[in-house]
Order: sequence, then C-alpha cells, then structure tokens
Amino acid sequence: MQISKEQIQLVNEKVEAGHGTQFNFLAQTLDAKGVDVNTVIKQLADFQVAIPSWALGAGGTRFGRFSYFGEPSNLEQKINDVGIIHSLTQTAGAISLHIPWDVPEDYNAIKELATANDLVFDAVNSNTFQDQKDAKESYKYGSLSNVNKAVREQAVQHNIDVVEIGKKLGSKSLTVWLADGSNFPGQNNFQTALQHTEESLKEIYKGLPEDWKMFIEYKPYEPNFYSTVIQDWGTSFMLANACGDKAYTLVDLGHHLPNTNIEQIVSTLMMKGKLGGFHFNDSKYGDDDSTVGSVKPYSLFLIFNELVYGMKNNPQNPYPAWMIDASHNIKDPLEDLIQSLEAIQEAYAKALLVDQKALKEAQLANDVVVCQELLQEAYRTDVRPLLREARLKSGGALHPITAYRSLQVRESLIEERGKYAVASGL
Ligand code: LRH
Ligand code: MN
Repeated sequence: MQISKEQIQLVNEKVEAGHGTQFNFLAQTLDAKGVDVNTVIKQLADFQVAIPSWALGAGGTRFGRFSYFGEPSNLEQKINDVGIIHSLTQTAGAISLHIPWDVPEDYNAIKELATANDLVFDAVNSNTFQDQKDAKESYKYGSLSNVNKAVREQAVQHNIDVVEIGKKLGSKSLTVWLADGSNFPGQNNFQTALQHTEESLKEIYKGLPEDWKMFIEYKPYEPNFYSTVIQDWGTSFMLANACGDKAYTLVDLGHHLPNTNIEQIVSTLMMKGKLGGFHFNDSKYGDDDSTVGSVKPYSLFLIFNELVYGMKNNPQNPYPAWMIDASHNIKDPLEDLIQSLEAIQEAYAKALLVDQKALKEAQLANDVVVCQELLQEAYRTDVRPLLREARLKSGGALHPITAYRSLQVRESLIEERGKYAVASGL
C-alpha cells in the first residue's frame, strides 16, 4: 500500500483555504520581527528524521501486549510503513534497522524498495542484549564487558557483521547500545567491566570504514537494575574519545534519571564536538519510549534551542543524526510516529524563532527576566502553519493524521496483511 501525491492533494484541498489564512498571518507577524520565514520553512523541510524499524509493531510490556492489526511482518512491509509516514509528513526520509531483527534477504530488492519509497538507510543498530538461537556464547552476563573473552569476541564480531550489512545498504553509521551491567552489588568489578568495554569498542572501531561514524548510546538502568557499564553521557563521551574521531555520543531522551538537565548535556557534547545524534521520545518516569513531546514539550524545545545555537556556533560538531526510538503500547504506531514527527518539527521551528542575538545580549547583561521572555516568546508562538507550509511545499499532507484516517490506511493494511500479522522488534 502506498499513498499517491494525488490522494494527498485531494485531502489537502478541503483544508487549504484555512491554512492559507493562518500561514499568511503568521508569516507577516514573523516578517515584522525580522524572521526570514522562507529560510525557516526550508530548514524544516530539510530536517529528516529516521524511523526505527523496531517501532512499527505493537510494543508492550512484560504485563501485556495489545495488537492493533495489520502489523508489518517483514522488512519489506516495514519499509512500506515508513514510506506511508514519509509521504504524509515529508520529514521521515530514512529508516534505521536493528540487526538481527531486520536482516535483508535480497539487498538489491530492499534498496530498490527503499528508493521507491523515497527512503535512505540511516544508522544500523547492533544487538548484543539478546541471545540468538544458534549463538555459541550467551550475553546473560554481558557482551563487550563480559569477563569471558570468547563472549566479548563474539559480540565484537557481531558489530563488525552489522557494519558489513550497513555498507551493503548505504548506511554510514553504527549505533552501539549495551545492556551490560549488574543486578546486585558485588556482581561486577566496575573497572574490569569498563576496561573490557573500552577494549572491545576499540576493536569494533578498527572495523569502521573511513566515512562512517560509531554512536555510543548510554542508559542509566534496565535491563540491569543495579549498574550499567555505559550509564551516562560522561562514560559514553570518555569511551568515544578513547576510540577516536569517528566515535560520538548518542543521546536517547529516555535514558536519563528524573529531572536531568538534558539540554545542558547536549550543549556540552556539541561544544566538545562529540554529539553524534538523538533517539527522540518522551517519558514521565523511566525509559517509557512514549510519543515525542507528549509529556515534556518545553524540555524538548530547550534541547532544540541548544541544538540551534550549537549548529550555528560549533563547526567542530558534525550535523547530528536524528532518529526516533519509541514503543507503542496502545496507539497505532504509524499515528504515534506521525505525532512524534510533528512534535520534533514544532520544537525545532520554535527554537529557530528564538532571537539568539538579543538572548546573548540579555545574558551578557544578566537580564534574567528578558532571557526568559525571549525564550518563551518563541515557545508561545503557534508555529504549526510553518510546519504545514513546509509539508505542502514538499507534497505532504497539511494534516497527516486526518489524511491517514480519511484515506483509511489502517483498514487497507489489515485487508492487505490480515489481522494477526506480528512485527519483529520491541
Ligand atoms: C535501549 C534502546 C536502544 C535500542 C533499543 C531498541 O533502551 O533505546 O536504542 O537498541 O532501545
Ligand atoms: Mn535508544
């Protein structure tokens, strides 16, 4: 199932007039403030977020999993689902695969299908947090940090194999997230575990092609509940520096203890040229992997404010990789991902409206009130007409969720795939 430009145009026609009025009013208001509206719209249209191949099925927890029917049961159908999201939003032009959940059988066919859906392959993700049925060694007590050399070597080889898969697909980056850690005090020697992890990452790094990046993702806990080897940004930053110039820190928004100042972490990593990319999601308590912007939209705005500042002032940091990492327990994943893309675009647009020059002057004058006024002036601006105009110009839907429903996409997918297909992944 694919959605044609013509179908989207038809749906847009019903709401275009209203959009025109709202957009013209906002454009005039912003123009009067000296904002270059066309540049902002281009920046929004160029901002492409990768969709995780593991988040196209119904998620769930250990307490239960509720399907929503018509799930993708193979990589081809997953690529089609991302194609549907991209045709409606025009901001999801990439898919991020998780290995071995999504190993292509026919690489050329998969690449052709991705191109047909206007998609490229973003970072490939290794998996040394689950044992594969034919595996010689177990990751029960860790992978790259394991006390057993044979286990570490197996995990290193898996990451090198993942890079080989990525090379065949045109991917240019490897994401390494380790579940490695301990559940009880005394179970691990922290220094030995970290030393092994550093040595193993350096082995993987040796296998990285010249034009590739390695993203080291940190997480404070889960599935281990006493210690995690790569628990925080500092540990990831240290390991990235130990590996070399092609290694960076990846920030998953859900991988922080409550009330952590993530925007400060982002600014520090950009200043040090080690911010590799993001896994966008939202959370109230733990690694909830909820819809982006559904719980803490102001925090997301503050993070984008640091990103906009960093992308302007930190040439030492490469253009970050943008990915969503979410899990859908009760929503239709395609609708959930569309809402996440909207929240990301909204936070970015609001951050682009911050008068950075005036903010700098107010900071130098320690005019704390004006600093907050400048940030909230931008945050309080309804930027949705800008997002819609960017989508319209790119051939997308003015209202993607409305279009998704009026085009009865879910019903068509159920008809095509049957009710009880189940997707691999989380
Ligand atoms: C770990 C994580 C990591 C993925 C996994 C699916 O919590 O965020 O990025 O490998 O989710
Ligand atoms: Mn993640």
